[in-house]
Amino acid sequence: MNLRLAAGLLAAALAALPVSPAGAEVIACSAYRYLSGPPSPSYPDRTGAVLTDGSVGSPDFTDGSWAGFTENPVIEFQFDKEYALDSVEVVYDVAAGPGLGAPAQIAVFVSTDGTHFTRQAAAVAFDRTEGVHRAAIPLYAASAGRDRIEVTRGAQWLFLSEVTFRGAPAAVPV
Ligand SMILES: [Ca+2]
Repeated sequence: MNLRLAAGLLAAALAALPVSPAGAEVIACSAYRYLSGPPSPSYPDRTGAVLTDGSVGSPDFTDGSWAGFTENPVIEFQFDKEYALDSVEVVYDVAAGPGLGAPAQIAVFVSTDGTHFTRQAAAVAFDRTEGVHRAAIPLYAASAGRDRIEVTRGAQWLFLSEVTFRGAPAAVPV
C-alpha cells in the first residue's frame, strides 16, 4: 500500500466517524424546565432557552450563552412528538482559573407518557481539560416524548451552554 492510498483510507475512515448514525436528526425541543437545581442568579438562564438555542458561545462563560450552576440541576425537556433517541450531547466549559469544572456524572431518563421515567444511560467519563467540551451520551434508540437529565457537579461551578438531542421520529404503532 502506498502512502497516498493509506492517507486516503485514513481520511475516509475519519470522515466515516459521525457524531451520530446516519438518519439521526437534531430533535426540536419545544420547552424545558429546571425541576431542581436551577442556575445561580449570578449566571442565570437569561432567555429560558439558553440550553437549546443552538448557540454554544465562546469559552468566556460571561458571554451570555452559558448558565452557571452551584447545585445539581435536573432538567426536563419536552419534545414536539415521540422520538427514538440516538444521543444527547451536553456542552460544558472547563476553566481552572475561575473554577469551572466538568460534570462528575450525567444520568439520562426517558419517558413516553410524561409521567413515568426510566433511567436510560449514565456517563461518568468527561474531558476535564481546559476549554469548551461536547459530551455525547448514546441513548440506544430509546423512545421518548420527554427526557430528563440529572447532572452531578464536581466540586466546582458547572457551566452549561447547550443540550442537543438527536434521533428519528418514533415509528407510528399499527
Ligand atoms: Ca445555547
